[in-house]
Amino acid sequence: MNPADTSDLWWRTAVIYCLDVETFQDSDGDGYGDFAGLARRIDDLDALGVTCIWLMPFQSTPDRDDGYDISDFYSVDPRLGDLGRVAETIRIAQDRGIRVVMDLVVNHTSDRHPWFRAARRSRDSPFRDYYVWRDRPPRKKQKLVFPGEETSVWELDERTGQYFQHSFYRHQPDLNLANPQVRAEIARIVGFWLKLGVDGFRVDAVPFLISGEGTPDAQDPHSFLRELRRFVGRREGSALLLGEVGLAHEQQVEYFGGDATQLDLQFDFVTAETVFLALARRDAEPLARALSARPEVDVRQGWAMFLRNHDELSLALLADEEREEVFEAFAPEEHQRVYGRGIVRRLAPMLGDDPRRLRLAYSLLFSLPGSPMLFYGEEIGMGELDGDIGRGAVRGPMQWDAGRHGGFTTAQRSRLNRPGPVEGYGPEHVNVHDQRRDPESLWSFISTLASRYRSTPEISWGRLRVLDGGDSRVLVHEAASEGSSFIGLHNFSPEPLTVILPDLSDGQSATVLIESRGSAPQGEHSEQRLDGYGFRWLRLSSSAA
Ligand code: TEU
Repeated sequence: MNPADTSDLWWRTAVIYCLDVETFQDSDGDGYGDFAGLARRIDDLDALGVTCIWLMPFQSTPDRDDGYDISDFYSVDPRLGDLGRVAETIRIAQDRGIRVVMDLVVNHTSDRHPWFRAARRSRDSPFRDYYVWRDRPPRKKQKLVFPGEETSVWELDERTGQYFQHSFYRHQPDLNLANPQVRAEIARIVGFWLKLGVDGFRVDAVPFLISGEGTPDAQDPHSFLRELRRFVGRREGSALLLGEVGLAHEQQVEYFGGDATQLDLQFDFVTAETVFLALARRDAEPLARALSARPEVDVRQGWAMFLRNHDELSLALLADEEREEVFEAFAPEEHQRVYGRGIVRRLAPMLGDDPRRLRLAYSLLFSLPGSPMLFYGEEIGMGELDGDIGRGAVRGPMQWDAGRHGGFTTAQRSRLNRPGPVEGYGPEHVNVHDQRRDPESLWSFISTLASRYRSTPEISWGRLRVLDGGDSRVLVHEAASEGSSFIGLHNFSPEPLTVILPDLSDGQSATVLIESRGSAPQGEHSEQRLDGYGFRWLRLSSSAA
């Protein structure tokens, strides 16, 4: 199948933008972002070059895990709006060619969900088997996601004298996907939101969905994902399943499934983590190694590339000593490190020592084969909140202008019980309004990257190859298509370096698509000189073409 036959695979060339309605734009001055506010900001996202919005959870919730603890799947948190506002916002986005996907959080519910409230009232409740109960915890210890905050994945429910499983917090009881009634409920939830107009789902915590004691089918745990894919395809053929599968590449292959039968896109956690190791070392070698080993997938599927997201920057897939290197480089303070595996900082302050490195990182993000994902605020280099508040540090309110609260809300300060951004990253320094009017700003640079990415199909469809340019400090990668190929050059060192493009034949010409500011004009194409932290995108095509 060639790309021409895959025009409906919109996710393979998407620019994805993750946002939390609650922290994006407040329209009524109550201190919470809402859908009416988001609707006003769709044109800003359109101008940036976003083609797909990922909405973090917005349903009714006790909000003890930032909405990932849902108490009514068919509702909207009243602080954020209502179903009418959701439908209106989706429509406004789709009018601009922007698709909207939402979090599908069905590994668990909130313990306030009516299903769990009924289940825990009696062992004979019709909802008892919606969850996973045991008389005593199994001997086999399950890994803790939140060490230091939880001590087990089993919690005793005093009233009925049994333990229930919770892969995450104890207030998030796991659903029992081995129960066909639960799988039918999930189908109804998916069907409802597709009918309301969403273009797909970011599927939360996928490996947890099909493991543990509530596995859909112990003999064939991936059967649930195949069933989900078939159901979504029947209801809405072009709907996306974007999976959060925080595992090694070779394990992620199972979650794509043979013949594209499971997830369409998966976040590339391995590459994200090795980018930070390469940045820490100022040497591309670990990244080159990881990319060279990344498995090819069906043309209908792909990788969602990212640098930061709404969680901690997880370093769980690195070796212990590699993780320590990244901690040393980017999380010098104890409160910046969480769960022994991650960093709760945003990218700009982590790379704040040299703005060239920040641009190198985003050039890399948009040049690696896959669909780039931005976490809201990255486009302006927003900083984390200043305080020991865990993952909440990276989830501060969007900074729209230099005014009070960055134009996020008109609420009085007292309503915003959260610390401000770290030194130097407040709205007076970092905001959309000013940067959209500055052609040299990070916002303008990322907007250019998004445009170049969308006009360089080789990146999305080409075959990835890491080339040896003669200096491991520079990543030289190729995405080759029929008749033309994309070459990305990224210098992880602060020193100017020269690399040789090994495969450039006489009959080929190189066109510069984008390069770091102040780059010296290039001489002989096969010899490429890069400034410190410099980058360059090239298109190679046969002179005939
Ligand atoms: O996280 C699921 C997951 O796999 C976690 O290990 C995640 O990678 C991170 O380490 C949690 O800090 C998802 C969401 O991304 C997370 O925000 C939720 O807290 C979690 O599920 C439970 O819904």
